[in-house]
Amino acid sequence: MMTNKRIAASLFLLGLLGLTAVALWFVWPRSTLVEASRPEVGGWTPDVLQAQVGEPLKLRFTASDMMHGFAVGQTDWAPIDIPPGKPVDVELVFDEPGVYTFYCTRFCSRDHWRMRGTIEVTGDVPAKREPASPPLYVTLGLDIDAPHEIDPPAKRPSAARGATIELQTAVVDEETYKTQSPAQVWQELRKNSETEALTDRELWDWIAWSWQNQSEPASLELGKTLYQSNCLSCHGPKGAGDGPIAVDQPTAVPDFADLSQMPGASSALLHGKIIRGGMGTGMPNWGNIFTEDEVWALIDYLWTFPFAAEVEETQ
Ligand code: HEC
Ligand SMILES: [Cu+2]
Repeated sequence: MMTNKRIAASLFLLGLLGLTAVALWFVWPRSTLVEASRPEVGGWTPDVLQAQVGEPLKLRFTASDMMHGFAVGQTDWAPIDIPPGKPVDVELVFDEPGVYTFYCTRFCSRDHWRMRGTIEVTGDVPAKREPASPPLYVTLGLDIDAPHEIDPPAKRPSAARGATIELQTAVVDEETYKTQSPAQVWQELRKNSETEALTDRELWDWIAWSWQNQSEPASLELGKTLYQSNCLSCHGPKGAGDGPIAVDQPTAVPDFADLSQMPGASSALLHGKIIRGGMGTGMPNWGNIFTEDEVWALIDYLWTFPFAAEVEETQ
């Protein structure tokens, strides 16, 4: 039989356990519930989250209508799928303060790309990321909304044919590739005595080759992957501006293979348009989603549309 003393001691211990449980309940970091639904019916709820550097941010995602995906821009964390009706727990630890953008990675509606939110990360640690320098188009004073139509080459330039042309001093280096349009370089070189022996078409071929020559195969591969999951819905599989939701945009989606347009643009212009987006045109902004390297990978890939080595109409 239990003595009264032992009963008292057990009760005391139980009470202590209870109190500890209550205390833990209050201090233990719990998951924040985040609901995912098509942007038309709310997108992420909540869409602003807070976190501390070095402390786990625990999130529990639920999808109410269909499959969505969760990813944090400018990090290399793999995207996480959120199937409908099946909660997904995610734990994130940030090691740098800053405002991060999270976004949906599953094409869920015409407004899919609008499905974004922010995570505000605070902490006493200094940010290791480079302080944001002004984007190239700002440094160059480019008006990225101005038309850039040119007198087009008569035939589609071929990088493959261009590869066989030898020039002594003319080069397209990284700086030229980034800051000048192919048409500008063509004009410049046309005045050059070294290119006198070349036909207009040959000079274009050489430019196409020089442009393609600036992108590493790995970058092209990455650019293609990013393009297919983020850009194809509007810009189309071949960059022709005929993706499934192109018709829903307020402005026509450009044809990247259009020789009267694309070679009139510099990579700096494309870069600016990608990071800033259009002004009410339907072109989203991607500056908080992609790293610099990813944006350049996309640009490298875009240049394959006007200058692809294997295009049919090369004869
Ligand atoms: C929701 C539709 C949509 C999506 C998604 C989209 N774009 Fe666009 N994009 C447009 C429209 C519309 C335009 C034309 C209006 C403008 O330039 O602002 C455009 C214009 C552009 C231009 C400017 C071309 C020029 O000649 O001036 C670039 C570069 C571009 N998009 C790249 C991309 C990339 C890269 C992606 C994916 C990361 C992407 N776009 C995703 C709709 C879209
Ligand atoms: Cu979604």
